[in-house]
This record gives sequence, C-alpha cells and structure tokens, in this order.
Amino acid sequence: MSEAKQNASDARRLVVVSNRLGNIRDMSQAGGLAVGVADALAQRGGLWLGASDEYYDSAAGDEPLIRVERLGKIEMAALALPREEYSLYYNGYANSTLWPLFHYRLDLVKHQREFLQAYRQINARFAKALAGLLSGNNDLIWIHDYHLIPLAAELRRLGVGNRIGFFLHISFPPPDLFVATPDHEELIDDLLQYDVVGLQTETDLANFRRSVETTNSISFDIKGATEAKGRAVLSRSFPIGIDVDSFARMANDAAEDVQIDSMRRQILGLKQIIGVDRLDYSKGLPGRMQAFARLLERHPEHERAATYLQIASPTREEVSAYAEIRSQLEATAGSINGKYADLAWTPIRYIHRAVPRSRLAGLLRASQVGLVAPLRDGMNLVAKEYIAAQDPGDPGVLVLSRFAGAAEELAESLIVNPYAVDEVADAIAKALKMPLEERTARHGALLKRISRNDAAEWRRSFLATLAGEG
Ligand code: ADQ
Repeated sequence: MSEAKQNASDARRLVVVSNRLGNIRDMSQAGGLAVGVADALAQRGGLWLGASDEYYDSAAGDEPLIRVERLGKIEMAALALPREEYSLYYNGYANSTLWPLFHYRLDLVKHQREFLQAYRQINARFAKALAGLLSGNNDLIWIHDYHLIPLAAELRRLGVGNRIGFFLHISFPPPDLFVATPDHEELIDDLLQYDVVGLQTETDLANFRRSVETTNSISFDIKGATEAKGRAVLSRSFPIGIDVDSFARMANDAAEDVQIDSMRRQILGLKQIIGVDRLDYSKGLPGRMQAFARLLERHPEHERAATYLQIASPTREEVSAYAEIRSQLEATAGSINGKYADLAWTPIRYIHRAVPRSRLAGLLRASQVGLVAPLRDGMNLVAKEYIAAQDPGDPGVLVLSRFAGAAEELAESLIVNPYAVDEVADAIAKALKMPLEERTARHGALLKRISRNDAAEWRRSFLATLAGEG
C-alpha cells in the first residue's frame, strides 16, 4: 500500500467494539486482540466500546448507561448492561450455543429461546449506545468476535450507513455443521450486513463462503466479493499475529526464579514440555496429558528426565461444560502422576490460574517443547508466543495441532493430529531429541513468518481493506 493511501485510511476515526474492553493503561497483560486494537487507536485516536464490568439488576429504562473515559487520544466507553440478560447472552448464546458450534462440537451446543432473545437484545443495546457515540458517517467501525455478530444489522436498522467491518477470532465451521443451528439463516443475514467480514484462515474463509452459498444461494467472486440485498460484502482472511519484539524482550528478561529453575534443569539434564491455555474443551488438554503418558510408556528414557507443565487459566466457570473439563483434566493429571511419580519427580505439573505475561514468556523460553494441541482453534496465539520467546541460538521445538489456525502459517513446527495420541507422543519424542542445527533452522523460518505477519500487519491490512484500500 502506498504512503498516501495509508494516510487516507489513518485520517478516519476508528471505532472499535468488542464484548470486553482491553486495559489500555496496562498492556503488559494484553493478548493479540487488545494489542492490535490498542496500537491502532493510539496511532490515529478513536473510540473503544465494550461491556462494563458493572451491571444493573432491573430493566432501568431504555437509555444506554455509558461511562466514557478519555486516555490521551483514546476514548474508552463502558456500557452497563442488565445482569440477567448479560448472562443469557454471554454464558448462554455466546458460550453455550455459538462457541461449541463454531468449534465443531455439536454435542455440546445448547439451544434455548431465551439465549437468542438476550443475544439480540444485548446487541441492540450495543447498537443504540454506539449510534449515540458516532461522530459522523466517516468513522470506520471495527466489530470483534462471535458475541457481536448482529451488531451491524442493529446499527443499519438505526440508519448507520458507515463502513462496518467484522473480525471473527474463532474458527468458522463447515456448512454441514453450521446449518445444524436453527438460527443459521439469521446469522448469515447478520454477517451480510457488514462491508468486510474477516476470518482467521483460508479454511475458515472457505467454510464461511460455502455456508453463505448453502444458506442464501449467493456466491463470492474470485476476490471474495459478493452482493447481498443490494449491499457489497467482501470476505477475506486476516491471520492475527502478536507483537514479536516486545514478547521476545519479556522472555529474555524473565524473572530470576524462572531463570534459576531453568539453569537447575539444564545442569541436571531435565527437559520441560509446556502448555499454556485457557481451560477450554476446545484446547484438547486431557489428550495432551495422555500423549505425555504415552511418551513415558513408549520412550521410557524420558522417565524422570522430562516434565510436562500445563498452565490452564480458569474461564467461563458458570458454563457447565467448563466445570466438566476441569474435573476431567484434574482426574487425568492425577492418574498419570499416581502411576509414574516418585519422590524426586512429578511428571505433570498442573497450574490452574492465570500467570503474569512476563512470567509466562520466561516459562515458554525455559521449555524445550511447546505443546499446542487444540482440537480446534481460530489461530492460537500461544503457538506464536512460544516461537517469539525462544533463544534463537538454542531454540525449543513447537509441536502444533493441525486443527489450530496457526498451522496454516507455521509449517516448520511439528504438525500433529491431536486425536492421535501416539502420533503426538512420537512428535514430542522427536522434539526432545532434535539436533541443534535442525532446531535453529526450523525456528529461524518460523520467527521470520510471525515477524512478518505480526499484530501491526493484522490491523493494518484489516483497516486498509475496511477503508476500501486493501
Ligand atoms: P483464546 O481462545 O483465548 O483466543 P489464544 O489465541 O491462545 O486463545 O490466546 C490466549 C492468550 O491468553 C495468549 O496471549 C496467552 O498467552 C494468554 N493466556 C492463556 N493462558 C494463560 C494463563 N494461564 N495465564 C496468562 N495468560 C494466559 C481467541 C481464539 C484464538 C485466537 C485469539 C486471538 O480462540 O483462536 O487466536 O482469540 O484472535
């Protein structure tokens, strides 16, 4: 893109909407969405709207309750929402209907009328609040994720004619699964109210386009454009990235105790395999532990010599499927440790809490294998963080699920099928034995790729496309 064009799109005010607001004051804990969005807002100024963490209990009139705070060039707008309705929207439709559906888990999908109703009502509330905050039809509106699919449709209903883009952070299912939700036609109609629909990968993009074709009998041209009800809609993939340099710096400046632990293991010749995830059933956590147990069974030389560290932060604990995966994981870790542990060695160390990012970066660097084996994942930023965290002179090896969006970009990792426990175990064994030369060659190629497709490139390409310049 030329300088002139970049300046043209940068001149327009950016308005971002996501379910939750990022913490602009302290980006040290922020993930890809927050980093990409906050950088863009800091550069050009703009507004970020998200749900407040304060709720009200009864339907207190119809006027949106918004608290706007200005931080330099950025306005942060927190929208207070009715507690009960928010829960039906968030725990209900977003995380008990859409999340499992979009992660190919029809067995876990819950359909309840009240979920859908609340989902639409909350989106209507977001739309009303946003319409009152727009400064004109030149504002570029960028809406994030599955919580807010109907937001453009609600805004159009209020007469908002601005360019509106949508980015889906999670995977999009194939049409055969997608049409299993009774609401599939509505969801597609909603998505076709955007000017740009962005997905993580080519697979998601193809699934989205085929789902539109199946539902509405309209197809996309070779550039990803279509026309629906007189509106032009463009669909593209925009793989999200991380801020590679800042993550690498954090990993390099790791806390002293992490460094001491790493040196101790080095002296004793002990290896560490690491997994870092939200405790979500899509992340395939019990399968990873089983693969580690198979490693010990099939490659007994790793007994007492390798440890699996799994950090799994609590998430969505009010949704029953999450309570189940937690007890399943604890039982799996317990039974493997019961079988193999001795006084000097605990094979699996399992930490059920969030860890500060700087510490996390140090732990990733201190681990010889990064095990990222989700059953389905939009992108998976941990895979990219693991690469960024490594010492380029002596890097670890990434073992990556073919069902993570990141696998499309990260071909030099050891790609595995997470359903095939033996295959994952063998890949871990290969990673643990990989010679330095092969490790540095693979890591060099991966680092180059994540540096090129970083968080800045992600938002630059999305916003240029949204502004009609891409
Ligand atoms: P998530 O499903 O949350 O994101 P992921 O991409 O891995 O998955 O991002 C998780 C972020 O949280 C990473 O930055 C990671 O370091 C951090 N994190 C995870 N566990 C942690 C812990 N215990 N302590 C501290 N930090 C922790 C969704 C989609 C993904 C997509 C992203 C971004 O599901 O597929 O990659 O959005 O688009």
